[in-house]
Amino acid sequence: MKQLLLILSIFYAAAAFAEPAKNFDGSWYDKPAKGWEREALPIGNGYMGAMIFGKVGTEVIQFNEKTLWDGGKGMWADYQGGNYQGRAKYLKEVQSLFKAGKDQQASKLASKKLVGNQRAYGAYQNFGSLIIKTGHDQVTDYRRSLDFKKAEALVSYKDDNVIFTRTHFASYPDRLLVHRFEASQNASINLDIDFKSAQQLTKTKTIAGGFSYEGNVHGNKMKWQMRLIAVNNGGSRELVNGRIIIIGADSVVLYQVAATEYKQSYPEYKGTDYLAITEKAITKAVEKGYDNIRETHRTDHQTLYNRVKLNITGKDNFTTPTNERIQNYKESRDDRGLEILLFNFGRYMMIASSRPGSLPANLQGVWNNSNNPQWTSDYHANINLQMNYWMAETTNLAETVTPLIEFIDSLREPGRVTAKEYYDAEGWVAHTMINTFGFTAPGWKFNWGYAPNAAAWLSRHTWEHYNFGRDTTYLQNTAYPILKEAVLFWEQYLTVDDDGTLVSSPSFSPEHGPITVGSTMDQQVAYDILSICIEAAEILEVDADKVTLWRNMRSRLSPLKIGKHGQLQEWKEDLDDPQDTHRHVNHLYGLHPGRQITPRGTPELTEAAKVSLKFRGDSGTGWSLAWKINFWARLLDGNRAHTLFGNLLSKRVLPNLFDTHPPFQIDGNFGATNAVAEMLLQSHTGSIEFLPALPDVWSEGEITGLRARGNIVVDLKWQKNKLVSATLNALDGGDFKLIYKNKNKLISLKANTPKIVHF
Ligand code: FUC
Repeated sequence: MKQLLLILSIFYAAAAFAEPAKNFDGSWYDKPAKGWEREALPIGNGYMGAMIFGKVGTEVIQFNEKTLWDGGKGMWADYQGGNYQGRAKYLKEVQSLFKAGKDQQASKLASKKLVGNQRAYGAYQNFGSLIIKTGHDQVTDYRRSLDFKKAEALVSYKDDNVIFTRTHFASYPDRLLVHRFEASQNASINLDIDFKSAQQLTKTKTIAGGFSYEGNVHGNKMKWQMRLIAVNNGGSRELVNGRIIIIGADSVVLYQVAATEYKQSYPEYKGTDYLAITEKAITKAVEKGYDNIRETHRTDHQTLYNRVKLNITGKDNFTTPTNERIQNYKESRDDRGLEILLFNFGRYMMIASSRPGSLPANLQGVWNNSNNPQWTSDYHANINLQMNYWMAETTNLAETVTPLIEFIDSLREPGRVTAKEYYDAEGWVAHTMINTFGFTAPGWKFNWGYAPNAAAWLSRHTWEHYNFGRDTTYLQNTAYPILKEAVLFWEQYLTVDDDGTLVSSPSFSPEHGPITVGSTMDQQVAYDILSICIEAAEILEVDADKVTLWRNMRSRLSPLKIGKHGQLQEWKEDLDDPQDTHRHVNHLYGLHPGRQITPRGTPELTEAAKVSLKFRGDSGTGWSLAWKINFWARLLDGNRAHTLFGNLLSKRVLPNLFDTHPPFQIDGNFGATNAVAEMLLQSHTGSIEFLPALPDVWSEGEITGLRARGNIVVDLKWQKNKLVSATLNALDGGDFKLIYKNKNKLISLKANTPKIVHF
């Protein structure tokens, strides 16, 4: 037995320090993380996230639970989702002033009155950190990594000829964070594990193997609990004042779970039996054991992650630490492997931060180390939350959209109140900022907070979920009611302009320019939600009267206009400034994510969109760049898309691959991942288009498992910049129109019967 252990530990040592293998799919570093934002590595299971620093002497594992928020009724009993009462009368007045040509007065009144109440908006919170002293100091052969495929963070080093290894993962099926400590020599692990709460800690109780910690959030008193236990092999374990002390163990596993009383239910937003959740998870952990938990975790993660695989022939500097690779890329722009890594990192983080049972991924996914994070780390819906989820359908991770759909659904009730109070309208509405307590009012400053198109824009995700998956029962029971109520708001919000067209009033193009009527963004969202509702109702064969109404409204919308510079006008008036490089490019909504502007369907508008996009430039904040890459992909310009992708990777990606606005904002990661998918496959026009925006430098490659609308999975192979083959697997069968370059093909596919197609 001893001999076997020795052989195993030698093998172990070799494995721990080997160069990363060519097929290692992840990031790696030869030094511990110094800072949280730039260097620590994220793990997560949708409910919880943790950032692993990989420090030697005192390890820090900062963690979160996604429902841990300050704000809401717990903070202020009269909190009403940000709504002030009776603001609709001002809206009517603003509309009349615009009609009377008194734009300045209208704008002034809108800025003053069409705003929400900031009080008790709250913020996403930090839960706290595990602080783990190891007794190590000077070590050699240091390595830490994040394996995207196994969804594990690893840390290893050598101290006095003993190799120490740590494995961290977050299991979704077992709802646990798991931290394992191993050594190549028995009896060498000593740990002093402490919990440093970022909130009020009211009770620390001993439980078998560790502690339960209870407390509440400083501001709103939201209750939470965390359980942490250690299972040690060999050595001793002592529980002292909330600390777990391990001496002389062969190996140790920590199981950690946290939950809160938050419940996604209006208006109280509480009532979850959080104590039962943590107790169950810990009891099960002990019964099940590390190996089984790890196995279940791996299977769960890989079921999703392995669906897509991208290969691009070319340089792959995988033997260089990821931080240095990014530096090198800035100079050379030549590391196809790093580009693939960024694409994969988005998929990894989506699986880690958005799983059914919890809230959707917020501005930072699930990772946040502050009680006062930038933009409250909330749900911004004038681009950010939507951008998070584009990739979920295209890269075949439809399951991860469930939290978003449930969240949107949960906004209907508070959104109805806002529609009434601010617009005297039926239906539901939401604006730029949304918290977890049904804040649907406009933000507290008009010039970023007023965006009533957010609800319709969010609702389009419920439609896309149908469009990709084609589950008619879901369309009927879940998506259509949300959509129909979102469009109901527009039925009443749109007004007739002097020229007889329908416009939104007041209207604001995010987050700059004049307050006006009928800004392009609003008109496009209106067009989109009407089109979606028409299509959905026709599929379900319901609401024929409404379909007639919606068609009529759509035809009366103030049309998109091409301005004096040849640009797509951002406003109804021709006001665009070619020097304007504002990060928001929402007036191209119709190009992406919408489908009102397409190169084949509307060539003139497409050219105008291109002019506008060129004005805005090739740089920007993380998400702004990510959106622009998507636009260039939709404009079928692979080289320009790739240039901007390179700009993002060079300028807006931190050493741990987090996208930065700055600061860290996850939308840019997810948006970039979607952009890569859209460069290789598009299906928004009703046809499936192969390699629509393939950059020259991606001359040879392969991707498997992308998903197109119509519940169809697509694999593509290309060489010398030309498609070699496409393999199509239509899960429900059906007829599809295929496009490659200027060629079309019609094809009938049997359900679940892959077919190879050549052009
Ligand atoms: C929008 C953007 C900001 C930032 C914030 C979270 O309001 O204008 O740049 O991304 O969301």
